[in-house]
Amino acid sequence: MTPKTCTLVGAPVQSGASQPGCIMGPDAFRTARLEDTLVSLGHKVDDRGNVRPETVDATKHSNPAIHDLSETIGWATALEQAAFDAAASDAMPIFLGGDHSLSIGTVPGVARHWAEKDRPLFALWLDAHPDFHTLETTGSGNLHGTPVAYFCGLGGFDAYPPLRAKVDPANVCMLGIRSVDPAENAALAAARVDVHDMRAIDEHGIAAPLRAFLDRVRAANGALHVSLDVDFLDPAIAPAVGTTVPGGATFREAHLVMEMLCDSGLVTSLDLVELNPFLDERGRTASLMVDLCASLMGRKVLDRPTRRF
Ligand code: HAR
Ligand code: MN
Ligand code: MN
Ligand code: MN
Repeated sequence: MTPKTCTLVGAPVQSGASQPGCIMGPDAFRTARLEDTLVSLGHKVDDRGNVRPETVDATKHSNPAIHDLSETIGWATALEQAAFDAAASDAMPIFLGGDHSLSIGTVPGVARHWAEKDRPLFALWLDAHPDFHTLETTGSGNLHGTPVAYFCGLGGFDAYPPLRAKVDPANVCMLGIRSVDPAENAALAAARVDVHDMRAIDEHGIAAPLRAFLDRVRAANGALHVSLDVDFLDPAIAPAVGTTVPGGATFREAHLVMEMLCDSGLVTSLDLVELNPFLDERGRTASLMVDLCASLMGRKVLDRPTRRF
């Protein structure tokens, strides 16, 4: 792969999750040698350190389950600008989470950049969950369950920052899904999101839906944001996440996704989210996430193109 400058942006957000620990995520990725790994693949690395949230006045919502709304808005506001700035430098922004509520900022920030360039932004959501709740429908009140519905421009987000650039829900592809709440199910169908649950992946493999999606991105001359949630992976190989769901992607399924993304040359930004180092076992989940990032950024077994049959 052609050498890039990777811009690392730490986002130690944990207000969107139910339990603490994601605050340590960015430092765990650094400890697992993310920078050295990228440099060994020929890339330059610009670690911008950690973003700090804006201070926001206490905000209330009629849904009593919601917690930490003003913290989440403060993070989203700061991260939208940090993501826009990181994308504008023509580098590859890599956002180090932090729980998945960080995508309330990062995706709209990169979307604003690509809208200015007149290129549509696509999003690949690698997750056990679709994160497709609105502020009205979330039953847990954990705001890491809301980013996709928000950045797709659904209603019910008056409390969040006004969206400056949204992502067309038809340009979102989800892989690995296996825990969906009823309200999310209805909203995903209405919005026509391209969702592939684990049952579909069991039946068809993970390569077929990914290849079809990448063909669509290429045909539209799109930019592509990838959001990798630790719970996309099976808990047996990735225990360091507060919302494990059995039956996730295997080691090889996950690497294959990253290798195909690398070969496509289409990825323009990346979130690494939901790592909770407090729940890890000797750093194995952090190391696996760094290895997956390496596959995305050009690590290969054979030093020549893979043959197509
Ligand atoms: N749908 C559930 C809820 O809203 C679980 C959301 C969990 N989200 C994440 N990120 N861990 O995918 O509470
Ligand atoms: Mn750019
Ligand atoms: Mn998620
Ligand atoms: Mn998840």
